[in-house]
Amino acid sequence: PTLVPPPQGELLAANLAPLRRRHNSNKGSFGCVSIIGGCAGMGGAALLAGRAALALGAGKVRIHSLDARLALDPLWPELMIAPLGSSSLAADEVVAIGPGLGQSPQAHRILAGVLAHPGALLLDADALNLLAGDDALQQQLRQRTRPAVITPHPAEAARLLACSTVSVQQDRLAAVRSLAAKLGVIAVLKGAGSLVCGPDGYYRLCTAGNAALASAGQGDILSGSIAALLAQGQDETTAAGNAVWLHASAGDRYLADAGGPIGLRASSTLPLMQQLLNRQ
Ligand code: NPW
Ligand code: AMP
Ligand code: MG
Repeated sequence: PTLVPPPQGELLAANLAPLRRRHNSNKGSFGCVSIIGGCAGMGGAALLAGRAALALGAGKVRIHSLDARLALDPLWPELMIAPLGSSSLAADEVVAIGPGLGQSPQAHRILAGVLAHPGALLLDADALNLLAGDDALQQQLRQRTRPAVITPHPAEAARLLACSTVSVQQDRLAAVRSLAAKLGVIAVLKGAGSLVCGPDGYYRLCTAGNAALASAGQGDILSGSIAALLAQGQDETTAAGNAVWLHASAGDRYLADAGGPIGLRASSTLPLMQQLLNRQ
């Protein structure tokens, strides 16, 4: 494996070109994303992931919410919202599970079923917390034909590795490599200097980003963004790398424009990411 991270500018320019759109394309050309999460009290996490998936170009986005009261996003009525179990997943759609999922027995059952989804799959937040310490679920994940993407922050990574957050942070490269190899996934270790690593140990480091991104919901935005790029045909490694770069660079754009890192709401990161994406 190549251990030298390529320059990020080059990486992004090279990898985003395939997202340019044919003049006669239609929404069916850009894939379908399902977000599974949003239990009572955390509906916002699923909405943020769904909004990010739409904002970054997915053709259609459906949220499967654990909270039956979540029926519509009035500010983003383009989002379809269905109570969990009321509609099935098509084999070719991208599934992102975890934002605001909770860790109830119902959430555990749903996750066990979703791990068999043959299409692209992303696990975040509570999906990772449920996976930690559950050997049967981890075995299911390893056995997937199409490797999943996981996006732990350092505390979620520590739960998965059964170690402390401090030890994850002391050697972030060892932690992300160990997660990717152990679970047979493309792992994104989030936080300052996010790392993206495949099961073979090949990694990329994102040096963009800053503490403006240290606010509630930013991880949910990243999950939806990766799902959007997967839906538009990028492979797991490319989609994860591009979304991490876009997200971090949007944080840098905010810092430069605002003159400081305070006050970037997760929702407000989306227009900044859209600008970076469209100007490629
Ligand atoms: P500390 O405080 O430093 O000890 P949890 P969660 C650590 C949903 N959300 N570097 C840090 O620990 C999510 O989707 C819903 C070092 C921090 O306090 C999940 O389903 C929202 N440490 C659920 O909530 C918006 C780091 O981890 C602790 C770190 C729980 O997810 C918010 C928090 O981790 C949220 O997205 C870093 N870079 N980053 C909504 N609007 O509905 C994190 N830590 O306990 O796993 O809780 O991440 O909030
Ligand atoms: P989560 O903790 O799941 O909400 O995810 C937080 C998101 O914001 C991840 O994409 C992190 O990489 C990013 N983030 C948070 N804090 C920082 C920071 N200090 N520097 C760069 N990125 C950060
Ligand atoms: Mg999170």
